[in-house]
Amino acid sequence: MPTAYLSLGSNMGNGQAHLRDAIAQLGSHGEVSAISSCYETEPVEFTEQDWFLNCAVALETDESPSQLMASLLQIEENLGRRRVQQKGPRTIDIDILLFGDLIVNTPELTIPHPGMAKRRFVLQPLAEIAPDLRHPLLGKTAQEMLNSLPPGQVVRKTHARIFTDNNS
Ligand code: PH2
Ligand code: MG
Ligand code: MG
Repeated sequence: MPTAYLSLGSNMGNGQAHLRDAIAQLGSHGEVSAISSCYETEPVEFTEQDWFLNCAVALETDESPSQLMASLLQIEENLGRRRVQQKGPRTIDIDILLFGDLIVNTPELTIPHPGMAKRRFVLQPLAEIAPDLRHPLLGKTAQEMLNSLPPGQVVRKTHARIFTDNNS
């Protein structure tokens, strides 16, 4: 089964609960095989908003990339996401970073995620669970991408543990 790597983020309400509930619901779409620590992260791109909690998850799934995308949108809606402002505050955002070695370019979906190599809030959690995972277009591993980021973008590991049926 292919492994999808996902980035999860929340900056509205109880972020830790939203990450935990999203991961629990991911369990209906495959097997959650790794969960990173929870990180407190400075907002990037749209900076006038609260800090985020971010984590990364590995999901072994039978769903196709577009089926998985639809599943993630459904989970976001279940957890109360309302699309008010692009890149603005959200209860939960779940993005597909990588899906095995697949490259997908459709109007609805781009894999690998086009922003991932520039985002410390993505790469630090990802490198924690899969340091040797290789980006199929850039040829660099998660750890190498993280190491080559310019300084900036504060990302701090929190003590929060995400307990789910998968890792408790
Ligand atoms: N998501 C964004 C834009 N900016 N910043 C942080 N720190 N974490 C995010 O998850 C995030 C962001 C758009 O999806
Ligand atoms: Mg996003
Ligand atoms: Mg998204």
